Amino acid sequence: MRVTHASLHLVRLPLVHRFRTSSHAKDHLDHILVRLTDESGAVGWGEIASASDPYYSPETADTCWLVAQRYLLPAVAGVRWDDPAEVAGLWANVRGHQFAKAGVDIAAWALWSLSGGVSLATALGGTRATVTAGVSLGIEPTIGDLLAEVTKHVEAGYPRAKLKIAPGWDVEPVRAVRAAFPDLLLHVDANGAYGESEDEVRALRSLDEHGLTMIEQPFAPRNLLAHAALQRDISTPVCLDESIDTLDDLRTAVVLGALRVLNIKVSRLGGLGPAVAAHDLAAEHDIPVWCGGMHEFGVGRAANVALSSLPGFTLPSDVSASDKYYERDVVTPPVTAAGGVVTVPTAPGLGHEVDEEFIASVTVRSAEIAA
Ligand code: OSB
Ligand code: MG
Repeated sequence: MRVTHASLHLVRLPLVHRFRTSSHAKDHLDHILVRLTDESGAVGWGEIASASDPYYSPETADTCWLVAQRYLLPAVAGVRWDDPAEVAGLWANVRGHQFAKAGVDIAAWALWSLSGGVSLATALGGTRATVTAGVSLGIEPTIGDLLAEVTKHVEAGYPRAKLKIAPGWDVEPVRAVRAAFPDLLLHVDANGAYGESEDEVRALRSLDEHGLTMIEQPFAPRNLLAHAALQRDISTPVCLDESIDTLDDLRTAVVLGALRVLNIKVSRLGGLGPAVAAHDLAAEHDIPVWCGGMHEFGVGRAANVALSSLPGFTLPSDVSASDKYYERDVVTPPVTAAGGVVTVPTAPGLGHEVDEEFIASVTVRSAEIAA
């Protein structure tokens, strides 16, 4: 297989509901779609799901654009490869820039599985016909607003809710949601907002009594020692997200006892190949995993669904339906969840048609790279 043509498309979609985390709020997202064509004319799509600002990861949509255009696509264009796992090797000399790499990697997997006549899930080693979805709920103006959001999604059938927390917005919202929904699978995600002051650590420790499935990324990404210390003190599993960019990070965190659950994000790990490898490594250490999201448009969302069909994904993933975030998605049909369950497509490739006409109408910028 040989990529003969590639293009990048910066696409803007409005969010149906404002999303606030410990660091910032957003009303629309700009993601970069990657389109690869091979010598037969087959097309594979990927998604660079980087935020526009460097608050979750050091990458931004602009850095991804630069790195994909100047380094990643030229490394791939015109080179013969037989397996998408080889594609990451073509840019092995590029350090970091995981989100940019992930978008090109997804496109290579989509192209390869489509051409081979197998679903992306099967190509990755997936075994489940359906995957269980959870919703990620942002910080709301009031507890009443948060309860309304949880209620809406529980009524739609989602069996798990994750609440964004930050110092000052933690014990109270958790207590209120737990009181209203005693049996809901519930967890919290701090996106690294906590420091190691006595007050902040006390707040985290007091979350231990609310039957949470996990506490996700309480401390800063590189502070594995603080996560290990908290995990020694509480019985709720600590989950790592931002701390784990590579398999080496995961090996180190396991040795330190810094996690009992892993959030696997295709974007953060640099693609589907590394995401599968992280799944395999976690399984060797009996660490349950789930698939995290970056508010993906339909292309990245379909990749997340395919990945979540692997056997180690035993916890609900952030693969909610497209309509949680977008009125109209870039794929047809959009990703849907019935009773909180997403059916894994069996058609070759991504299993969704990419709506090029709609994409053209919401594209902010595009660029072409020929082999
Ligand atoms: O930490 O999981 C996170 C969105 C943007 C940045 C970081 C995170 C998130 C989410 C969204 O929680 C989950 C989703 O895509 O549904
Ligand atoms: Mg997270």
